[in-house]
Amino acid sequence: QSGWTGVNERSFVAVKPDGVQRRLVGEIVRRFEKRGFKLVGLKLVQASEELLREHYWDLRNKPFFSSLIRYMSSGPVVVMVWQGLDVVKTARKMLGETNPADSLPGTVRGDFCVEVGRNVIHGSDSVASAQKEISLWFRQNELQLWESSSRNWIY
Ligand code: RTP
Repeated sequence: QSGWTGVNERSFVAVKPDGVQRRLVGEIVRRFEKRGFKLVGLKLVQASEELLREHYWDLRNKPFFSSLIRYMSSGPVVVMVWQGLDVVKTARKMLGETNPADSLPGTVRGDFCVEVGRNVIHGSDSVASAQKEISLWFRQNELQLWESSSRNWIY
């Protein structure tokens, strides 16, 4: 996965179980497409607790860890890989703050939720985490490399 920087940078984005249950998948995909990013992977998954514990390993000592794992395994999640210039940083802006109460209108969390424990979406917080998360959730052959004709304008 290394070497994905610049226009080929990739981020891992997941619609959490509340987002899937609330039919927000299309709206979220739409926002990333319209921003100009390229979809290179997408699937609906019922995540195992083991996978989620690994995904949230850095938070293992937080008091909310077990409720986070329960929430994230309460239904399927839609996991995606988006590619494009500065996608990691831009995706975080599009998501809003971890706590929806701090998220500006216009962001996913600022538009669609109110509670930190039900905050609809995940996005990688760095290029290094994106690489780890993509390899944790996707097999290499589930990611598509495809070219569009107007590469100078959309990523
Ligand atoms: P995410 O990983 O889901 O994109 O969220 P994040 O980077 O914005 O926030 P992080 O601190 O990594 O927390 C991961 C997820 O844990 C839940 N959380 N609950 N009850 C609480 O105080 C609390 N704090 C965090 C949220 O679902 C958060 O997105």
